[in-house]
Amino acid sequence: MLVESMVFTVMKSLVFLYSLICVCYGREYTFPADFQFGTGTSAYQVEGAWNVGGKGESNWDRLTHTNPEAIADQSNGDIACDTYSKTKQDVQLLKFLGVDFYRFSISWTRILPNGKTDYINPDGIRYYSDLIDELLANNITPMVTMYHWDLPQTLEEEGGWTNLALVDYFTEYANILFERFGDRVKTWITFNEASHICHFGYGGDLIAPMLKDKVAAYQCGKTVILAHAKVYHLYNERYREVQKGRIGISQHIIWFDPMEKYYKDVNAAQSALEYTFGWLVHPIFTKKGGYPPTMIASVEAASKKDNLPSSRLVDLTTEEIELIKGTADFLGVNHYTTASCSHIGDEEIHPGLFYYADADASCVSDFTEEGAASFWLKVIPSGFRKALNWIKDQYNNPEVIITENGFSNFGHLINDCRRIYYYNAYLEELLKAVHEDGCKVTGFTAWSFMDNFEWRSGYFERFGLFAVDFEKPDRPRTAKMSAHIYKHILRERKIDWKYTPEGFPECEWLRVKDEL
Ligand code: GBH
Repeated sequence: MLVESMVFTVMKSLVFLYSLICVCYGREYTFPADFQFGTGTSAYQVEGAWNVGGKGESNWDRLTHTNPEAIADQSNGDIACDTYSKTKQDVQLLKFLGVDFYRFSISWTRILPNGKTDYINPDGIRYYSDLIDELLANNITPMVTMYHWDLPQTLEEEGGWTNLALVDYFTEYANILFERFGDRVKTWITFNEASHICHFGYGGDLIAPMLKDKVAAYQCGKTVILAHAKVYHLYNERYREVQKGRIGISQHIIWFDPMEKYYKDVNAAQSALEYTFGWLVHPIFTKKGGYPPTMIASVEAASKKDNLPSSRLVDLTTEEIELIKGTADFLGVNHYTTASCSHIGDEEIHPGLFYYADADASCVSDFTEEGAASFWLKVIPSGFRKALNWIKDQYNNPEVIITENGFSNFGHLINDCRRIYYYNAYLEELLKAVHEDGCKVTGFTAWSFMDNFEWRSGYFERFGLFAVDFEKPDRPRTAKMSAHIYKHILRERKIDWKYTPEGFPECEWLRVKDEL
């Protein structure tokens, strides 16, 4: 009797302890009933058919063709995954995953070959129209990005995003998208990673046009944010009432921790966040609007150091601030990794992995942490929750859709255990942010649907849930292990830590039946 009750008590406490662990670690949280899951791609990275069906030349076509050395494996997106000719088959793969939505981008030059509205390409319209129809017929909601880095080359030659004339060109392009697709597309994203386009395309050399000119980067920011605002107003004035959709913008956030816990590094980390993320979010999502005061001050200080008569960052006018404020129905957030920042200081220069002279911040990834194929991508899940909380606090808890999150591997790999661990751990942080912190995150996009052209890294770094065999002309797709686990998470609506790599480095622990 006594022994029996003792055993019972021990067992009961064990169960209690287990549930306590679950609650503490968030392992029992489920995704809210209306939480939406998806996966995503962008046009240049997957479509191929670069000059097929009347498509015009983009700045990425030009860059990869004239300067192949800029790409790690001298490759390009001429064929890529050839999604252009595989609409039906790819939608079946999405259906297999069980996603609620598919995020893809539209190639501007497929719709308007020379960037302007004097000629609308019927084949381009037909391609996206068919894709949208095929998705809807399979119960998958299209989430459409209007601009994911592939600018018409004709417009690049007019100065690209440094030229304010692009505000109108972009608005006219968006108008055609609303007109032709708005009856079926209800979630629009104007720009993918607005500030990255400018920092890395015009200020740096990571994406086309690789200009490396800080002044140009800030001019770009102004054009992009005004173009976004104008498109939002156009939708309100002409389409919203009938089409009843919503418009957002996507931004990339690396979470920045202070290197040392003293005020200069704390300030450096905050400054880096404002500089990389806040720059084009603050104008839309704060009551006051305009660029973040921290950024205005840090660029001004850096400009002074460089003996410039005035700041490189030209402020927005009062009218512009008003025009931009409040122009989004949700905030798209791309998140992959975390780094630590220290201030640069007067004498010492430590160019870190992420070096922002104009933000007085030098930030590096923690190289002791587990990494992806992409050298900048370290697995630090806790930073995800911190980033979501920072966004909640800075911008009065806006609706957030995670428009990208994912992990890269090298080469053709099917047993991608580390990607599974990455998704489990990052999604767990997301659940904590939602359930414990009250962050309004309503959707999640696994990046990417399939292996694709990873910009300057070519085909070396692969983010797909599906592997693509780029050696074969018909680019066959194979579900990686992570595709099965993602499907499982979507169905169960919770994370399944049964699939954990501990002690199973070769993935023998995964025996999920291929249901295709
Ligand atoms: C996303 O950007 C893109 O939207 C997507 O197209 C892409 O496939 C995905 O990332 C995966 O990379 O050289 O040290 O400055 C993420 C933003 C910007 C993150 C460039 C990495 C390079 C680090 N990326 N950054 S560094």
